[in-house]
Formats: sequence, structure tokens, C-alpha cells
Amino acid sequence: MKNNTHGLSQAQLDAHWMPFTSNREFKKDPRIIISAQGNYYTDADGRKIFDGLSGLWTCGAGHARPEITEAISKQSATLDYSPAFQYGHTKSFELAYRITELMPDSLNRVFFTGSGSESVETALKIARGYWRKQGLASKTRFIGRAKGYHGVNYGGISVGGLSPNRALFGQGIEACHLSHTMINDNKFIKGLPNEGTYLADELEQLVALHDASTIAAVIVEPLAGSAGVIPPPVGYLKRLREICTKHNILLIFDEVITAFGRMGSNTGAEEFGVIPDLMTVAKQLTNGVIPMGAVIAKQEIYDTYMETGGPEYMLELPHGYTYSAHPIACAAALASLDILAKENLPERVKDIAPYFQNSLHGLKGCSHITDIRNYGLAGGITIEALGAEQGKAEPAKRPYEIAMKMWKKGFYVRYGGDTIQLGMPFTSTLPEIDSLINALGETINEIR
Ligand code: PXG
Ligand code: PLP
Repeated sequence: MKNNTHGLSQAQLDAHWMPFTSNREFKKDPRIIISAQGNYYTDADGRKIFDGLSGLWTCGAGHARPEITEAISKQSATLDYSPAFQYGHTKSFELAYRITELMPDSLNRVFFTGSGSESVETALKIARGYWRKQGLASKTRFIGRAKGYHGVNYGGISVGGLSPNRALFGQGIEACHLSHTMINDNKFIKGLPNEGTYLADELEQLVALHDASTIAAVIVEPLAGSAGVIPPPVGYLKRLREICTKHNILLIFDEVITAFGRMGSNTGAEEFGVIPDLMTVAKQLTNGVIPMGAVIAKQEIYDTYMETGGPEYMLELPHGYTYSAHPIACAAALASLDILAKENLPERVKDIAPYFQNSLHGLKGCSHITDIRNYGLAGGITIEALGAEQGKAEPAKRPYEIAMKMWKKGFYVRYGGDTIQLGMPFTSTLPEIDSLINALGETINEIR
């Protein structure tokens, strides 16, 4: 067996089919992370690497927080697992209540899942069931948005709007899509763009085409993350809300990236002043330490299930995961939300966001950059496709090369499609922002 420098054999490397990874490229020259502390990773060569995406938008409070470590260790020694169905443990109720305190008032019923994808699937099912329970069984269609990312399960890829995530997988569920808001007028705009609010009116056209009697819900990310950070035009989400209310269509905000601080508020709903009927969360809920997600519903939706649930011993919602409300995940989430509150992290994000914004937009003028977008501590840069002039476009090549060079220089940034994404830790210092942005500018200019 051949050993590579990381002590892993080729057979071991080959055995793991890695998610959303170029497996063949990775396994030739693996990027192995050994440990993490605060805002930095240490790799197999002992190098310190700044975490410019907070894990995968997960670890805003920084890595290896002792409060979370302790909570997990205590919980696993006390109650490591508890059957999720028909029996309960105290932490899930404490956590559910704690989450509702961070939500807009009317969102006050929490269903736990194991991830963002499961949260999306759960929200879509709750939405369809809600209408069916009211005798409106034809309301099954979902409306998503181009460039939307809602995880990888069949419901999520159906409402999602990233074609590479759908192309291989055949028939999904009934869904159509609004246009995205990444229009030419909005290039290099700092924060929320003023143009593009009119794009919300496409919802009226889709309702006219399909009829509200066939539509269960609209699902959007308040700020699209995976597509490369697309902040909503001013008034856009409010307009979607008005049209949904007018036509009796549920509005779902997928806040897997935007909830718990990233936008400078507890949620995107709070930050942008628009209240959905259902919200999906995950990632930052446990600071990324343990998988956990949740769907938060308006009480009226929960009450509808209860009122139509039949005899009391019967299930109102035949849905749930083995790991729903896992006790260790609940303990991690409680500790993580404690840190968020104690250290005022959403406020800290709001405080340093203008600095991040100016620093990031200072990259305008570097080679290949065709757009820069930001809000809170999220930033997206579009890179012109290699070979676009010759009609042989390779949109993902330059972002890949940029991210690899950055890794070598000691900075982790995310690349996806034709974009580079930044999701700075909430605990970033201003010099850390400067050094990441400087290295990024230098690196982008080095690329052919
Ligand atoms: N909805 C949204 C809005 C997300 O951002 C999911 C659902 C799915 O969550 P899970 O936990 O099933 O992965 C996500 C996840 C990126 C990146 O590079 C984004 C995500 C995941 C991995 C990478 O932007 N978002
Ligand atoms: N597949 C099989 C055969 C199962 O028994 C279960 C759960 O009991 C599942 C899938 C679903 O797993 P989970 O509840 O972790 O989503």
C-alpha cells in the first residue's frame, strides 16, 4: 500500500467518495485538515490557514469553542441518544423555545431535522400537507428561483435553480422558477441593490399561468448564498410577501446560511423586515459542530395539523428523522446560541460589515472580476470564464485556481461555479479581513 505524506494510503483515499468534490483531483494532492482553533485551521503540513468561509458557512463563532465542547461531552455522558419518536428529553424543548425567541414573533413552532437539505424537504412537506388538511389538495406546486440552492434532496433540487445540481437526476417534483436578481444594473453594488424589485412581480405571472389553486408555496433564500452571494433588491422580498398573501400561497425563507448572525441580525427575515410562513435553518445553529437543522413554522400551520389530527393518540404529521432533536445536537445548539447572545455576535457582524464591504469592493479593477456583491459578513465575486472570448468557456477553472493558490498562501475561500465566496467568521478582526482581501486581490491578478 502506497503511503502519501498525510499517512493515508491510496486505498484509504479511494474508499471515501467525497461530497461535492473533484475526487480524482483531490486524491492526487489531498488537502487534509488536522485541527481547528478560533478562525484558523492547521493542515497536515502544520500550516495555519485562515477560515474565510467559516467552515461551510457553519462556524461563525470560531472553532473549538470550549463552551460547546464541554456541553457536548457532558451530554454524551448523560444522555447520548433518546428515541426521537413518541418520547422526549428536556433539551429539545429548551432549544425550541430558545430558537423562537430569536425569530419574528409569529414563527413559534420548531421541527428538528439533521441538516439544511432535510429542513427544506420537511418544509415542503409541511406546506403541501397544510393545504391538503384544509381540503385544498390541488395546492402542490412549488415556486423556487433561478440560482437558488435548497440542498440536495429531490424536493430541494426541484425548487433549486442551479442546473448542475439537477441535470443528472431526472424527474423531480412539480416546481417552476422565478428569475434571479443578478442583473446587469446591479453589478458592483454595495449591499442591497435598488434595481430589480420588479422581478418579484414575475410571481403574479406564474400565479396567472398556473392558478393559485395549484400552488403550495414559494421558497427563496432571502440572500442567495451558494450561487455566489446575491443580496435581495430593496423591496423585493416585501413584494413576494404581498403577492403570496394576496393569493393564499405560503412563503418559505430558506435561511440555512442567513440565520443566526451572518446578516447582522438573528435572521434574514428580521434584517430585511419580511416575515415568512415557514423558515428553514441549519449550519450556524450548532456552530457547525454537530449536524442539525430545523423548520420554524407559524403557529397557525402547527395548529392546523393539531386540529385535523384525529384522535389524540394519532400522529398529526407522519414525518421525522431518527436524529431529529438529537440530544447532543441540542446541547451543542444551546451552547452555540449562548455564545451568539453573550458575545453579541449578530451586532458584531453589523459593526464590521461596512469595513468588510469597503475592503471587498476595493478588489474592483483586479483582473477577471466582473462583479462583487456583499451583505453582512457574506461576500461574492464573479470571475470571467476562462476562454469565454474563444467561445470555449470554462467558468469554474479560474475560481478553482484562485482557491487553490489561496490555500497555499494560508487562506481558505470557497469556489463554486464562476464565483469566489467569502463568509468571514463573526469573530474576524479587521487585520484578518485586510490580509485575506489583500491576498485574494494579489492571487486573482496572478491568474491567467
Ligand atoms: N439551503 C440553503 C440556503 C443552503 O445554503 C442547504 C439548504 C442544504 O444544507 P445541507 O446541510 O443539507 O448541506 C444549504 C447548504 C457554499 C455551500 O459553498 C453552501 C451550502 C452547503 C455547502 C456549500 O455556498 N449550503
Ligand atoms: N432507511 C432505512 C432502512 C431505515 O430504517 C431508516 C430509518 O429508520 C431510514 C432509511 C431513515 O433514516 P433517518 O431517520 O436517519 O433519516
